[in-house]
Amino acid sequence: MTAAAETSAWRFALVGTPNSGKTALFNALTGSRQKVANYPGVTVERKAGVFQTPSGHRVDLVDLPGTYSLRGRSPDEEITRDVVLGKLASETPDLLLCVADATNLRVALRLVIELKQVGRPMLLVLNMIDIARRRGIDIDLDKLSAELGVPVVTSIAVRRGGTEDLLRRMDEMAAGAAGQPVASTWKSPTVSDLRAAQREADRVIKAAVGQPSRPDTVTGRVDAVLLHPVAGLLILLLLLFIMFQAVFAWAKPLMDAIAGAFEWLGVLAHDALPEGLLQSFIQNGVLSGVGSVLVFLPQILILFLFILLLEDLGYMARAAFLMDRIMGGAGLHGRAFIPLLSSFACAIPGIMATRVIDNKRDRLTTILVAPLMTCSARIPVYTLIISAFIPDRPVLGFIGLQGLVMFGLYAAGIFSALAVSFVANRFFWRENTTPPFMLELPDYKLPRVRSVAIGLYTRAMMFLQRAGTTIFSMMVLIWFLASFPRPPEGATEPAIDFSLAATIGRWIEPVLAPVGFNWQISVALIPGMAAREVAVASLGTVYAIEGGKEAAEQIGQMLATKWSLATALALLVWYIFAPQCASTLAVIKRETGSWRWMFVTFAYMLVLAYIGAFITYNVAVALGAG
Ligand SMILES: Nc1nc2c(ncn2[C@@H]2O[C@H](COP(=O)(O)OP(=O)(O)OP(=O)(O)O)[C@@H](O)[C@H]2O)c(=O)[nH]1
Ligand SMILES: [Mg+2]
Repeated sequence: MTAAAETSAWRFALVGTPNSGKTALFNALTGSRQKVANYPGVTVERKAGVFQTPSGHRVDLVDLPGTYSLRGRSPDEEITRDVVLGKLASETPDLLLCVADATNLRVALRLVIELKQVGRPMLLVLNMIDIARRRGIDIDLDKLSAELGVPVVTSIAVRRGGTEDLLRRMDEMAAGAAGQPVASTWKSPTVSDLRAAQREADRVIKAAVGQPSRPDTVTGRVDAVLLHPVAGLLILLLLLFIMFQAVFAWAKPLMDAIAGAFEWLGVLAHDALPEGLLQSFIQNGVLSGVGSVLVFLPQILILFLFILLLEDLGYMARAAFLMDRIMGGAGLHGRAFIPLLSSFACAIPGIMATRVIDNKRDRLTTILVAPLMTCSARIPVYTLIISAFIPDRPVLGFIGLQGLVMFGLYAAGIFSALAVSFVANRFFWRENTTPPFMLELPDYKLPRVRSVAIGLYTRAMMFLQRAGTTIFSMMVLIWFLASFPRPPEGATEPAIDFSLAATIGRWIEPVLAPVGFNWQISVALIPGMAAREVAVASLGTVYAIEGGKEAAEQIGQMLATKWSLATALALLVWYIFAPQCASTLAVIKRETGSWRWMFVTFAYMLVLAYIGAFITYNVAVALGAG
């Protein structure tokens, strides 16, 4: 592309109500893979992408968080407002693509009318027109366009070719639109402005939209069961339960296969390389270390398969609704549900997702407890210890004990998040005005194979990338610490006893001895700050070096011979609470804009971890598990 074309690129922005398909459109136009899901509040930051119109013009497209109005009440809505109003001077859009859910025009058109006040060129995109047509909603496009005074096109963001009309229309419109100033008369709408806009929207709908004679009742009937205060909660619990059983049962053969492959590679490296440092590095550092983490990919993907399916189906917003009473009792805002749920993947997107919460206090509480939710980086630690110490036998004849313990660990995370927020609200904030919870329940949609596949692929790549970068470099470090300095000639003690790792581990050990941790665990916790699963990899390496000849043995079997059950249980409990990840702390600092809350989180989690592990260890020892 020439420099001239570069400078004259058009800037378009996707705005619209939450869950109307903006990100799906963004992905379709730019070929990106941003997260799309069937609940409001998925996108919480600006995302930029590039594409070409049919006439070959370059467009810089920005995807924005969904919003019902330009009032900017929560941090995500402020982002949208600022971009639309051109407050970020270099990013003032030339054209607003206002994305409306064609099945839900009442709220969508109110926003359109509000956006018109801004005075920027605008194209109304009636997305999800496939669903609207199926339901028999009859929209007269010409009439709608005339009544609103805004050009209108339809689109189906998730279907190949579903954006053709939109692309063609962009070319026609954008040529004249570039570089127009924002109307200087814009002022923030008041509540009565919004009411007036709603009246106007209703008038337009009456004039241009024919509602179906027989309205859709499936959603209503399904929701009567799924949102039932008792039956609904039981179903939610059952779903979670099945999920954890599956994480263990289905993943087993795949995990065994991966573990077997790494073991085989280890033997291969052992035989192919001469005895010495290189052999030790490849076998103990790279293969034992990185391999011990990669084994967990199947479990992580199975967990995400469930989450992605439920998200696409439209169930997650219902789960939020069901949990609202329980969460409200603990002082958590209903809108905290999705951020906390996202934290099952990783606390970082979870903390980002709190941007949808408008009340500062509620948002802060959610940020503080999000790291207690069991993130996927804990899965390797949990699984490793569970498989090594908890017998694989059925309970009540059909429930796997290992899956049950995993479920218990997740439940402990959730319960402690509720407890911490209860305490914060009761004793620190002293505020018990839980605002009413409003969340639009999306229509149920059949999960799309393609979008679930992309979601899984994205997850897998993130995990592999972590394994290849953070985890790998930590492994090199640990291998180095565990291998140097070399023992003096003729030493009788194991070589590792002379290493830096042992020195550091023994230095920390006294602090952690009361909770049952030996020096190997103590030293593994430090690189674990970079990423939780590194602790597993570190243990793999340290014990592999220590074990010498038995190094090919799987790390789980090795632990079973080295730790007491009490130590294993204490480490599990430690991992429920411990602030074991530096990136999460950094995001807390960024999102709260203060060091203070970062330190508060670090301190309270560390205290909980220590007390929890201490109690567990000592109770277990007293019960004879030492
Ligand atoms: N059938 C159908 N589904 C669609 C269409 N566009 C989007 N979807 C689905 O609608 C849901 C919401 O899509 P998103 O792109 O995440 O919506 P969004 O507007 O970005 O939502 P927020 O980021 O929360 O504001 C997803 O489940 C999509 O798969 C469409 O044209 N037809
Ligand atoms: Mg989005």
